Amino acid sequence: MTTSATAAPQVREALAAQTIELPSWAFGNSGTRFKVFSTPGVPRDPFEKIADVAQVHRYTGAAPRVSLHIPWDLVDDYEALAAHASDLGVQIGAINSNLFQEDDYKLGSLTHPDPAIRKKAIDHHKQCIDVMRATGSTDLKLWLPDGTNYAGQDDIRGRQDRLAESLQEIYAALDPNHRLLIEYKFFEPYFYTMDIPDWGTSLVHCLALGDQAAVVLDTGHHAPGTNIEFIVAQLVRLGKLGAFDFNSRNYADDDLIVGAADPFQLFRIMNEIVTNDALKEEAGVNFMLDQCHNIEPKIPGQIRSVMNVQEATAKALIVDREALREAQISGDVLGANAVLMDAYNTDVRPLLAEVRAEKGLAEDPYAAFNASGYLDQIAAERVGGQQAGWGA
Ligand code: PSV
Ligand code: MN
Ligand code: MN
Repeated sequence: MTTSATAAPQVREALAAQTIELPSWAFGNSGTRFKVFSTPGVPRDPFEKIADVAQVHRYTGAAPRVSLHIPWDLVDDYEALAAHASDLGVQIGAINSNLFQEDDYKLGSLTHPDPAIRKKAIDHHKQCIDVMRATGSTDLKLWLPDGTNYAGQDDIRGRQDRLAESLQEIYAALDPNHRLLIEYKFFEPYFYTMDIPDWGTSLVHCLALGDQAAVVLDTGHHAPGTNIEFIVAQLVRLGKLGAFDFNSRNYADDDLIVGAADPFQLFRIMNEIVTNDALKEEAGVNFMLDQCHNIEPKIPGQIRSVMNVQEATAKALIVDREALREAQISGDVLGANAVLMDAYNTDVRPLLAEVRAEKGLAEDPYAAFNASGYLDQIAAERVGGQQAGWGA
């Protein structure tokens, strides 16, 4: 059994190198359709959100990037925002577009029957690409909220054709070093069809677009019972897993702390990443969080998620691959499963504590942050913090 004393140097190196991108919207007030609770000290603008991101990075050493959401993170000067991030030791990551908060988009955005509405949605992405240029971001992330509520409401095939055309225009506006990351979600905000409901639809559009397009897998966006690690393996195999939106869910798109609802699923996902060599930067998988903290404090919530991803990764890295292969080849069903379970059942917290100490970090980032006094300081300094952007 692997313990912190016997973990291979490659395991330590991989853990020390792992990075996780944080969502700016996780730092604002958030809630459900019933109530948005306020938390003292939440950021009043994107600059303060980035200051909070930098705290997560300061204590974990693993969160050097922040995803922005446009227009939630609207500022006059994006170069200044990027410079502010860099001064605090972090960078701007993916730029998320927003197609779900305008009356014009009630019947669709990139799929809307009216070309003028489609143009408006396409132009919004061109503005996001300008933000990418100003901030040095290389990922444009598109979650399409379009869909229909009733059979016959619109032509399913026609909407796919319009979507393909709209995506072509957005793709054509990218710079050569940019990627278009296309997310899917099986339901909500529409309840009969979604225009990108699943990884297959996202992949079909990505393949039609070209090498700069890849799929985003949000762990909360599948029907209950879906085998997410299978999707991971298939997309990695095709070189089309562009990013994760990590969160956890018990019922629907719950956006809870990563690994809270089902840590074993998170391990199985990271196992596919590790065994397919997709942890290294060259594999092009951006490990992002997509969470909304409704009742828990924001910065500690993000720290907890980062630590949970690290623990699942460490468990995946210590799987005895040779023993697993032997058991698989010899048809030893229970033996193969036992190899995985041994790794899953290992307490990797001492190993991660050592890896952090080697980087000069606190062994327990969560405790160290809580002891720092930062939450009291921002509660005193910031009055009238922002809502995350929407109620979910
Ligand atoms: C949609 O549910 C989603 O998961 C998309 O990733 C958005 O960008 C994010 O939520 C925040 O709205
Ligand atoms: Mn998401
Ligand atoms: Mn979601």
